[in-house]
Amino acid sequence: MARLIRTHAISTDFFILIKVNRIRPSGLIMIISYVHLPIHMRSEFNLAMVLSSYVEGVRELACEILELMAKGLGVPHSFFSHLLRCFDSDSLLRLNHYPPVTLTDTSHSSFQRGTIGFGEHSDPQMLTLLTSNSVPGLQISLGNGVWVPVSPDPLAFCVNVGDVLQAMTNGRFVSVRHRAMANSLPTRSRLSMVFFGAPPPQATITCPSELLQQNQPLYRNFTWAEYKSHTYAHRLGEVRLDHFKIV
Ligand SMILES: O=C(O)CCC(=O)C(=O)O
Repeated sequence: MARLIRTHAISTDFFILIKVNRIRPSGLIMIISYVHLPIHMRSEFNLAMVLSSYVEGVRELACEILELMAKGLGVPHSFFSHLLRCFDSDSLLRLNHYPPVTLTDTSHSSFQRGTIGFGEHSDPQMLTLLTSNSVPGLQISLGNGVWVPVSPDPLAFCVNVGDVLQAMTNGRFVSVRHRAMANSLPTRSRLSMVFFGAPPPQATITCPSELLQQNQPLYRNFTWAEYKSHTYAHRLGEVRLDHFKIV
């Protein structure tokens, strides 16, 4: 997980909430639950334009990071990034809204008690760029039940490796298990905005030969469509990549 300072993160000082679902003609599906935009933009903003330009910027950043990873691994420059640049890349933007919850609820499940807002999982895609407002909640797992909070910073991205990148790097980069705790601040909502960089549905997920010279492949080849349907057929918390392991 890395953190990068960017100046074009959307300000969350004052915001309005809008619920939108939008599918772009390019095939990029953007599922938007809530969008928060500065009040001063209310009269003039064009939601589609704002979101499109945000997605373009964040996708370019994801591609640059993937290219640096490719360089570090000694594989062709655009081996990973070309999948996000394809016109039918299945990348996704998700906005999560965590309203304040009180911790006095006596119900049994941790969701109902208000301790967990988004359960433990790894992202199925290649690379995730997450930003949030200044309310805490995100935690990453170090294993053995140890969770590390990520300090909220609206001007930073938290960058997570996803399952597909783990498969494509033959396990050299490991997907990050994380969760979001419910928001226990009494008056402020937590909002996170998450870009998931994904390949096109029919792209074959395979490891470059450079990474297999001294190592056996850990995973069999699969398509992103196959991995996605496997993901949605299983529970969020499962280690879904294990199904594709070569035993
Ligand atoms: O809201 C967060 O900080 C985490 C969200 C998340 O993990 C997700 O949307 O997959």
